[in-house]
Amino acid sequence: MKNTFFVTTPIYYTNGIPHIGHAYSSLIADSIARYQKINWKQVKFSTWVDENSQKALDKAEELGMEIMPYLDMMAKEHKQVWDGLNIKYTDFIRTTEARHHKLVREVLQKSFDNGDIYEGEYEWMYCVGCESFKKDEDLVFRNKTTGETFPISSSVKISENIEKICPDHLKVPQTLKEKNYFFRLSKYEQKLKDFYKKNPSFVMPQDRFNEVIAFTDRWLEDFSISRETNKFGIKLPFDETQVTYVWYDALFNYVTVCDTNDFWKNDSNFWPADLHVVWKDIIRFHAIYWPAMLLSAGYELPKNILTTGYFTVDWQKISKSLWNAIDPVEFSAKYSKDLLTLYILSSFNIGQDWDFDQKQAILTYNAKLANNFWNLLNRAVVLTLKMDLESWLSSKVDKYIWDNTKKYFKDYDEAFARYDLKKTLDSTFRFLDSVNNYVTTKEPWTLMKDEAKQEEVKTIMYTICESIRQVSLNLYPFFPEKMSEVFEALNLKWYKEELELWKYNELRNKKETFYIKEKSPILFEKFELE
Ligand code: ME8
Repeated sequence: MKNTFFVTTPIYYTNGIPHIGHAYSSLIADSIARYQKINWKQVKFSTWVDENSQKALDKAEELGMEIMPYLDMMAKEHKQVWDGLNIKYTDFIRTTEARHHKLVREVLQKSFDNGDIYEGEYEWMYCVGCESFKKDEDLVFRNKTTGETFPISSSVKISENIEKICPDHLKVPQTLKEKNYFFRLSKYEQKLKDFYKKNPSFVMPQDRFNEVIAFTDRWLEDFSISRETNKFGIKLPFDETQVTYVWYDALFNYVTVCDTNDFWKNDSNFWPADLHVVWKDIIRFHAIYWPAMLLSAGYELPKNILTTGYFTVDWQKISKSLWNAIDPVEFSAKYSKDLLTLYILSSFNIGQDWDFDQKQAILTYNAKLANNFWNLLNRAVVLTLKMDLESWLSSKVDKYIWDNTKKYFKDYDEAFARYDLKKTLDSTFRFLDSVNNYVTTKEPWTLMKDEAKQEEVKTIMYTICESIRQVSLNLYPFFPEKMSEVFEALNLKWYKEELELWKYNELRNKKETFYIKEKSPILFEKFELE
């Protein structure tokens, strides 16, 4: 079995700094990468910046900067965000890198040579903000005087006062007519359909996959892959007057990072990617264009694509101009990274659209980590110390909790295998609830006073400590720093190192003994609502 795991984030544009929406994709990829790593996989986790874009050029111009110093500055700022969130990527790639240019030109030449790229001319509407061509159905009408907008399907009377605009950028698209090169997507229709059939969970969640399939059933149009007017980007090897436009340049990053010549890294083993994490806006490109482009260039296809929904803030699209773009590093510094991770990964099913609600984020953290988890851990430590159980605490797990544990492991493992992070966390907090109930019912603090009940108390305390140990192992991929502190509180300091040495399964199946010697500092402080 392939013992590698390759996960990617989208390549983020560098005309701005990543906000909470970008952090969402990166945190998903990071948790999955960490889980695979402790589960015996050699992991490659790549994140990147999409630099060869008109947006970046416009932004540099706006700031009066040359393009390269601007891109250097932005790449550094992107890196700072991911480092600030302790996103443990293994590769950070910039699309202006020479190795990427080389690879893209090679694959373009291959597809040109086999007849999949051809020359044509089209007149299309193009929205600079979206970096994409628009059809009428992608636009809305706007009354120039009142600013009112109407769906394109409405019966509004067309006059000089009515214009068609992009609903996201509220701008009239440019009309372009130029020589372009096109990719022969239509040729791959049947191959794509066969591939989807053989890989029924290629795109997750399922409803997104259904949309992709429905789209391929309707029609597959060849798409433009180059621009005559753009000057910044990768030149086509067979026509140097043109540069590649978006998809060849952006998507083949995923292959570039596997194409280093570093013998020791053995990077080529990582392709095909196991998982691309992207939002629904670019799912069509990833699930339709991308496999076709790979087939044309003779590459294997990625295993899965995980599609996220939209995050809004106060139900508004996240945007710098609306001042609602939450900086994930600042947010984490104010509250905690655990609060951010817990809220966005445990509250929302991947794939659905959600509103980011700070109040809800605090309530979720207070309930799940500050109350549910910390109360249990604190009780375990305080009671163990009180009972003078400083000697090795070793016993057996109470049968009731043992049965719950087995169910919990099953739910957790199955959910992680489907990248259903909400379910993995739900199953964990459900299990913690059951342990908390168990403690409240058993009242070990009362039983402790009875000499005859000492063995029973030992079993209860062992059960609590063992449950916390299991939960912390399972929460490690989500909260690596905090769980390392939990291991310390349980006097299991060496766990972090062992996990990083792929010993998760060994630790999970180990019969541990607990030797708690001191009270732990508060690990999960409650936050007040503002
Ligand atoms: O699209 N909600 O770059 P980009 C959820 N360069 N996710 C969000 C989000 C939000 N409000 N805002 C951003 C591009 N994201 C291209 C991609 S890939 C080969 C090329 C996340 O800077 C989401 O994962 O606009 C989305 O795919 C990515 O950021 C888009 O970042």
